[in-house]
Amino acid sequence: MIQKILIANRGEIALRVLRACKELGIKTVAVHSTSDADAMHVRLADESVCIGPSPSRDSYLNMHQIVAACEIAGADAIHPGYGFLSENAKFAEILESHGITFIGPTSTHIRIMGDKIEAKKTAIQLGIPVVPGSEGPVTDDTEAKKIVNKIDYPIIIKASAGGGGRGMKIVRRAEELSVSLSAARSEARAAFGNDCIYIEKYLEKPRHIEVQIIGDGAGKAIHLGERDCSLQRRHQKVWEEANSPALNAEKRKEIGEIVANACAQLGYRGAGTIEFLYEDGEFYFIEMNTRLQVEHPVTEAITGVDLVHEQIRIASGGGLSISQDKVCFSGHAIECRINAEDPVNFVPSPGLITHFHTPGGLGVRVDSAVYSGYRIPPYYDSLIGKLIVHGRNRIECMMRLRRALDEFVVDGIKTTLPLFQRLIESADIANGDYNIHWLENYLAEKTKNRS
Ligand code: MV4
Repeated sequence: MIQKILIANRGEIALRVLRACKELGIKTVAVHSTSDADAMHVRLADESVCIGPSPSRDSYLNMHQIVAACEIAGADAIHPGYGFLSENAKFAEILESHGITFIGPTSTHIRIMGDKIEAKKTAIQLGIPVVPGSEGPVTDDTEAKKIVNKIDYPIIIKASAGGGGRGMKIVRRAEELSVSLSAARSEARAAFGNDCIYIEKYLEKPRHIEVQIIGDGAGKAIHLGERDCSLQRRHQKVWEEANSPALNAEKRKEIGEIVANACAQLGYRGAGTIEFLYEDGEFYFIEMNTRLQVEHPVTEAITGVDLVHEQIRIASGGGLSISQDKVCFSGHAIECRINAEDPVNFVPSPGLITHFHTPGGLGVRVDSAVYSGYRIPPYYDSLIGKLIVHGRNRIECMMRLRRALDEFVVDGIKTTLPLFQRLIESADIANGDYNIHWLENYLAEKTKNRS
């Protein structure tokens, strides 16, 4: 049994994990950098350890300091949250060799999914539909031409070590192929120290739909439906919802079963997300995330399943608390990511929060680790909170969201709250009629109208 968990993270996700630990009667150890000494996760944990100076690489990314903190505090397990070390196979491996439980998948599964070519090969073997393209790394122009002959332009060149939007190049004409291939290779080498690239058919207007799964690591896995995360800016999600306005119960069941069967076959352990592009009624696998995601609360809202509880249960050897036939999807949920940024140009806005008041009431959840009088340090991600709203249907959810946004007060810094107040007035958003390019186009239109 796990008796004490070290939370290798900060901010709202550290609090999220702390809450699950408290409910389960598990002791908690917070780690923090020098600039986070007065952070909420440090105050709420049973114990805390300072693991280094402000820059992440010296503290939240410092594996050896974290392992040392774990051994000093006598924690049996580490929850990595998201970001930082959550998808670092080496970290999972170090914990495995120290006999510390990593609350997440095996280092092998993290490594496979971190390599986008390996991930895609694995997806194909497991019967998951993928984007047509190369079957492995593309090493020369002749090979590239052969693939393009089959799939035709436009294509997208991706780095195997990339992911999350880094290291991609769209090619629309044969004349550009050769130059784009070498540029993609050298950019990948410079960014990731690995010049492996692969080719896919470029989908022009897909939605980003991802399926949440949990596996027990012993051959059982279930899905908890999907999230539509198409509203992004520069590969940063801004608004996520469940269910996807684009799917019906039949489509949901179809993709959910494919993904759950695949994860069962893989012997996947813990929470994971399979990302798809969805266009013209078809799903195309792009990546798998082997961690808990920022937007997990929308899935929790519509299923009632506590994903962090599940992660901890699974890591303790207790298996899944629920079987697929008991999972029911209820209503609709939307998450707005509130960043300490200018709502127009998205420039970070750290500093002192003079007043912080969160909305409440039926169907409203706020996950945040800030408070009135808290000073946001300039070193980390600008996410200061997530507003998650649930309703019996999408219309009720939107009504509640409008009301909750109205109640939300953050003074002293700039936040992206005003952006959401504009978004909910948009007819396309009201209709759920958007794809991965919608938000960037909308923001570009606004800029034009301003000048
Ligand atoms: C694509 C694509 C179109 N066609 N792959 C961007 C992030 C990475 N996870 C995959 N990405 C894309 N892959 C093919 N074959 C378009 C994108 C993409 C995108 C995907 C999801 C959400 C927002 C996006 C914004 C720009 C491009």
